[in-house]
Amino acid sequence: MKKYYIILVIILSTWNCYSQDMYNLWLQYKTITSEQHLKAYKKVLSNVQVNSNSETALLLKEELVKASNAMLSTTPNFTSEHPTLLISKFTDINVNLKPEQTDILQINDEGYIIYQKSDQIIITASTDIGLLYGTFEFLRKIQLQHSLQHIHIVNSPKTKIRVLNHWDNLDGYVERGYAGSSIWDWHLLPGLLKKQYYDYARANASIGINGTVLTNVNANALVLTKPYIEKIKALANVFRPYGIKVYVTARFSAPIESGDLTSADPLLPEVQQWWNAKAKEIYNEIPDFGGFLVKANSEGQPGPNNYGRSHVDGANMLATALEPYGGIVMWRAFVYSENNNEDRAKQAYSEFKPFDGKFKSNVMLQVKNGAIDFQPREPFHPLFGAMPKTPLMMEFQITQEYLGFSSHLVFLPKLYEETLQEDTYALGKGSTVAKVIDGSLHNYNLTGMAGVSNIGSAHNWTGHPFGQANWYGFGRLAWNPELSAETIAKEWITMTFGNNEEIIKKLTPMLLISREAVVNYMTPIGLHHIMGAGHHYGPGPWVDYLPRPDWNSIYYHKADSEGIGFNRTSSGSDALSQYNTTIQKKYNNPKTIPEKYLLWFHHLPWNYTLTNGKTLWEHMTLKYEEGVQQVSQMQKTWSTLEPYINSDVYKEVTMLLTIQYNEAVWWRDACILYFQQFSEMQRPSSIPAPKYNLEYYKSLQFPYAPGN
Ligand code: GCW
Repeated sequence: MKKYYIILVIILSTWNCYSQDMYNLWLQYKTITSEQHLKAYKKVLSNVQVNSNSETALLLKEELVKASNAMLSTTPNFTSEHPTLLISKFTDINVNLKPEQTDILQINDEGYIIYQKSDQIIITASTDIGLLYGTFEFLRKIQLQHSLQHIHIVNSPKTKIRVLNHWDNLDGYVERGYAGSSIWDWHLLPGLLKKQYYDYARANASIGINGTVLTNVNANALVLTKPYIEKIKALANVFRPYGIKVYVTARFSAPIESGDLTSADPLLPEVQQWWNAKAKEIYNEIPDFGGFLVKANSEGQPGPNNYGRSHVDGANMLATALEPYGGIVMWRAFVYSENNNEDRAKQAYSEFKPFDGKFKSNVMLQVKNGAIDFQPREPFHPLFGAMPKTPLMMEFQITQEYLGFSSHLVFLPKLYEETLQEDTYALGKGSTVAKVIDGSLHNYNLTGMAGVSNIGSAHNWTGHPFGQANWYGFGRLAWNPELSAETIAKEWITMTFGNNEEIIKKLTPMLLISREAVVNYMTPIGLHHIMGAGHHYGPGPWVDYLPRPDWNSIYYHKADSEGIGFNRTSSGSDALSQYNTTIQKKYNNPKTIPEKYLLWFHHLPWNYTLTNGKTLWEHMTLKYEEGVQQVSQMQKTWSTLEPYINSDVYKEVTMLLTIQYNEAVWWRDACILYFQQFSEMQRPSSIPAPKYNLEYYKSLQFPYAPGN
């Protein structure tokens, strides 16, 4: 008997690896291969009582059926007779089965408790959405093959607003999108409700994402017109049972573009009234509409500054319109002006810091993780920790605009974790960015995290199959900014490829190193924004011809015959002064600053000696080479996994890794050749000679690079 069972397990696990449709994301629900676990899970899922008939409850029942069919080859029996699994709000639980009061007090509206009482497992919450989240957590435990014995989980999201930002245009084009066109078919909405909309909502709910901004921050006023409100409403109806609210981007000049007014001055009463009426119109159709995301006076977008008004005037005007309905404004801090000579890295802080405490209570300031723009590595944005009276929301980019598009395998939770764990020192040691974001540092009334989506119409949603890990990781960190990248990597690998030790053991370090690899082969030791002009594809350290100084690479690396790097200390732009003094002291000295930020804050001679004894030139060039080697190692690791991975996925990733490797070499060679003109120093002998000369690399053109 035992022997047959073992054979069955081998067949199943082989089948597990081969049945892999990446459309299903991390909800692959692979067959449970451990006999012991299988038995236990089957028992728990045999009789299930769900004490609710809401749409959300129906969804969670469906999910349980889908998961048990796939993982356990059984279908739960929904019954109130001797349930083995009880799913119920606490108000509906029998007194002697109720959870501890101390546990109840710990969770919020979206939280849940999973526990065992005698031979029953109970998933409880104060809302149906809490129950849905609890169910997904319970199923995750099964996917990860954790024991359910004495299970006791008390879990709530640490932030309130957990949203994807789609930079999707109404014509279907996705700005900085590398996974096909937009998933929203605006033309056929509201009539056609694609299956993807439901699957999108389900995937988001499974990781706790509770909102989506449907449209590009480079906004189109059309989305606020009646026909589009109908379309948004249709999506909102699909998403609602999954706990997801819809938001749109509000173009500041919409009152003019609508043809109704000739000005969008936020202090004009008729402008306020226009927005009040617009909010009313939207909420009449979509009572739980989330609110607006706004990019104002940035990169050509209109805003209050056009009328001599401030960001506070603009944000508060919109907030006033949304307030009666509980809507919020997410106002972006990504501003830098073409008429301002101040270091671009300083401008958002200079602009917004004086406004601390001046925004209405339903405004959040949405701040990118770093002060420039989603680079492979940036120090945390100096606004974090500097706005104790204004709720700050984190904006991460999930789409890989500056990180190799969707052909490079880069596990971004490592980047997110790094930023979140940085110490702002705002209220002394331990004042991490995570604590700013979850509101615990400054007692924010609103908290949140936004991720610029990497989702498109590609069958696997994200273009690169491993791009899914970044969507997954974003959601998990928005729920709990303290989660480690390693935990997330292991979860995602297991849920995607199955609980196979070999895969987990090999892929985990590969994911974890992938982010450092891209930093090394693109922008080591603090270099930044040296990508190709406009599309940001490939190396372009020579870019010096764009109309704005701060759009050019030479603005950022400042390489000359003396050396390289941006002096942001007091003898330079003094951007460092925007950070806490503890950081200033450490970063001011090139000997004590973390090496990873060296050239972000210092301009140093090519022959400057680093603490490791190498010259700056030698170290920088070797870092480029290290990045290439790391990709080569990733290729080797991947090749050992062939027996365990579905062959289509295996082949696709193999080819993508080859592209990544070739592009890493391209980055290394182009950058070294370019910088060598200034350093006039030899390329270390351990680095292979470049295939082409600098002129060749400079001549490469990519007029159809995606996302631009
Ligand atoms: O990263 C830059 C991008 C723009 C983007 C802008 C922003 C949506 O290159 O494409 O515009 O940031 O964040 O607003």
